[in-house]
Amino acid sequence: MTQHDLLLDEFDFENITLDQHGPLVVLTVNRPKALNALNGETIGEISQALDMIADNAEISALIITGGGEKAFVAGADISELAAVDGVYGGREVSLAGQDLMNQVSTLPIPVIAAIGGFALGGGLELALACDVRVASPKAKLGLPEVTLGLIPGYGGTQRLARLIGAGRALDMMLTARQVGAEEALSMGLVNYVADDALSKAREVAEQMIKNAPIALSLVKEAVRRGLDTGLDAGLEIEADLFGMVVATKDFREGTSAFLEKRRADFKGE
Ligand code: CO8
Repeated sequence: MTQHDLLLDEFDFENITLDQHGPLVVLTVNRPKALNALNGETIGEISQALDMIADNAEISALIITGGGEKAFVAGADISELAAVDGVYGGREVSLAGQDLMNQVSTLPIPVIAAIGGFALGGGLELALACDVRVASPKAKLGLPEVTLGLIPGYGGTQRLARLIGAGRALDMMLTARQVGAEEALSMGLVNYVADDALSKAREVAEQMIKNAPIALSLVKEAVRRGLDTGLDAGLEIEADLFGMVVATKDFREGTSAFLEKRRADFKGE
């Protein structure tokens, strides 16, 4: 299916492309001349695309990647950032970026970042909002905001510390150093390193979407909401969502298929 089939006619994206492979969509941030930096227009387009993907029951997983040879996303667009002024303006820019990252992290389908180069600043923050990250050996990940007199503002201070722990996150943010793929793997910042990050991401997505779709979305919800609470409250959330998932037809199908020694045919119901 082409981009045109997938989208409402009025969408005409300049900075991103969407490619659908059956139930899998690949969203490519495509401004290679600026190393795919996120300007306001690109953020708006990604947001529109995510809305469309969330509304499309035919789409079971999303991969986010960067166009060109060098970058996943090299951050927020510094030429636009340079024009931001004043406490109120800065806060608004941060909240708008955070909204996009929240849209990524709350998408009810698996979202995988395929990182083939620089994932810096807002680019790493975009990858952190994804569920799983695959890096190629030439990937470089970092939050260099302090070199610009900034702090990460698209969720990085929060998501990085939650993912790899406060000590490692503080080291990365205070030094502004770029971490290579193997080190990122060793600290849990990425899940896989593969020569072809995009094809590995596809393989991981295919493995995920064999599973029951409602269960996938509820796993995401349980982890995301649970991380914002203490253990007791998190266990309550898990029990509530477990209650919901056993009411699905897919649960009946999954257990029946196991007992009948056949492959489950999940309908997302
Ligand atoms: N924004 C705009 N343009 C960029 C960016 C960027 N983030 N990154 C690269 N580019 C442009 C360069 O300006 C250059 O353009 P031109 O060819 O017109 O000069 C082109 O992309 C290619 O880049 P380089 O020539 O610099 O390529 P190199 O291979 O020499 O270097 C680097 C690659 C190391 C990635 C280098 O480009 C670099 O350091 N880029 C900036 C990385 C960075 O600091 N990112 C963080 C940005 S801040 C951020 O993301 C904050 C998010 C939260 C904001 C909250 C606001 C309140």
